[in-house]
Amino acid sequence: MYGLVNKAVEDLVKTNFGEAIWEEIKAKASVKETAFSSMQPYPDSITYNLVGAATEVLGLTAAQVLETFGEYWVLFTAQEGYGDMLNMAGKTLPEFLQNLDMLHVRVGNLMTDLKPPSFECENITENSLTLHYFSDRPALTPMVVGLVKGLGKRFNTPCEVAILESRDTGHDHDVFAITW
Ligand code: 1MF
Repeated sequence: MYGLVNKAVEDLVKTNFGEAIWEEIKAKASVKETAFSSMQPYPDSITYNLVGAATEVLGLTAAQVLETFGEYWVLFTAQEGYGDMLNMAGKTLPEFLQNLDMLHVRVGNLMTDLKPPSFECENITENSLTLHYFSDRPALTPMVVGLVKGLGKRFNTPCEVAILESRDTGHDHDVFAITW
């Protein structure tokens, strides 16, 4: 994944727990890099190892770490210079969710090593929709819960996210019920 993702993990940990805890997590994850570069692709194993080490050091479950990260990602990318890009993807929660693939096409045009997930919306009503999440990457279901909640905060649209189907339970992709 692009270094931007690892930088977001670093920023989240440092902001909430401080420099020393970040160094501890990096050491436990056997990460040698002193700093991540946003535009450089890194092996996914680095990100997964950081998440794993964070669960041990912070005493949280993987689901808690991933959901917190997902929520933070929306804030972090807005701060890091991707605010215009996020603005272009929509002015409301349902509009943004429907434009996620387009957003990733935009990013992928610049960053050719991007391996974007894919999202589909269906059953769209005034206050709910069903979100389908397709990814080559395993075990990130709770991150998507956090991403959607982070978008809910971005658009002042508090929402609930329920997992209807997941790859953990043998389905070929994850399905979420979102209500606001
Ligand atoms: O393959 C990748 O490196 C990759 C990195 C980030 C693929 C996707 C993403 C974004 N995605 C992270 C979880 C991926 C889970 C998976 O692969 O199954 C979050 C997608 C998302 C979902 C809901 C709401 C918002 C979301 O993200 C918005 C977004 C998406 C991509 C970027 C920023 C915000 C982005 C921007 C610049 C990037 C990489 C990703 O890299 C650059 C590009 C130019 C200069 C510097 C860095």
